[in-house]
Amino acid sequence: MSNELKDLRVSNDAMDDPAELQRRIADEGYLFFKRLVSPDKLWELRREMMSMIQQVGWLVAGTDPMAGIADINMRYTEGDNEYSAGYAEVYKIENFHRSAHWHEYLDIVEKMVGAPIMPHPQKVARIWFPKYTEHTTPKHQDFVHFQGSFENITCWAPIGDCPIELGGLAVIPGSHKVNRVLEHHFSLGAGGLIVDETEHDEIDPVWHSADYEAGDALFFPALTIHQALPNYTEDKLRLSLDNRYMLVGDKIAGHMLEPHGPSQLAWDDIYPGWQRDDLKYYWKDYNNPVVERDLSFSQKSFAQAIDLARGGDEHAVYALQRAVKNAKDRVDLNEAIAVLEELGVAVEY
Ligand SMILES: O=C(O)CCC(=O)C(=O)O
Ligand SMILES: [Fe+2]
Repeated sequence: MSNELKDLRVSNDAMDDPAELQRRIADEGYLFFKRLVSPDKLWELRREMMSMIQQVGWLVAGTDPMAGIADINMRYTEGDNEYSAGYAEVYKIENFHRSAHWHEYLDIVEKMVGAPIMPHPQKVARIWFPKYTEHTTPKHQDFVHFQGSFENITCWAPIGDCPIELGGLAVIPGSHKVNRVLEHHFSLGAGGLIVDETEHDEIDPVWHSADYEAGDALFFPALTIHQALPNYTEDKLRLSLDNRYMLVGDKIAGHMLEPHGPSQLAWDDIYPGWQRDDLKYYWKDYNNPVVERDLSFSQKSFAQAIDLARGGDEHAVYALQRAVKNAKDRVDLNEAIAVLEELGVAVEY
């Protein structure tokens, strides 16, 4: 794929021109800035997060944590309880949450939407192992996961440098102009939902990405189609942020008021080690209307996985095995268990 990739357009020239930023994001469905934030701030955050990742045993012991050298016996991803155990420790880091509130991000989002904004309480970090590419985040629109409002803006930013082979984010410019949530299907990749852009004639499926450097940031609204590129490195973890910003007074889906699901934490588990109180439950000062999460996207994908697994699809079988092994009480797993037993596939509880 990477030989067909085009470069993202850099919008630093328009940073002080809100009208031009608004024009570009409406037209192209994304905005990309080089060094929006001083790289030193990202390197400091990287040191703190990677040191914790080393402590939980995911980096080779004795290596410089800044190099992010993964222990590839430990390849985990979202949906695995082992991923949750490590992610939870990283998720408690105060500066990780604080980074979504850095004024550089807030100021530019405010300019591109032309209104007061609030960072979603739910912050997201991705810790992506090398050569585990069936689990790479597939093509999707963010609305299926984060919901609330089409006006939400996602900010994706690597914590450190992220050259193409480490698997940064790619977007289809202009794809937001479909102006609706497209049909998503089952995928083994992170988030579990994939869209096929080639089914839609109005989308010109040309992918754009970048050799990202520390401090760079990519912004896009909830309908822009994007995916992560595979991490093809031999042994490096990809570490990145993806946070969402909403218009003050707009709707927010209930789950976005909670910590990111794979952390399996509640705020009261996260806050005790923090130095400052200003970001604890900060959203309670706003009265943004809360709407119920629509689970139909993930339920439909799970039903498809059951059908595909019946036909022997290996990714679907794996997804069901993982769902059963890591069972939470959110989905009914009886049918999945029955299918796995019919297939004579190992079921671990
Ligand atoms: O970093 C990833 O793998 C996924 C990121 C993503 O889909 C997003 O930022 O919305
Ligand atoms: Fe996304």
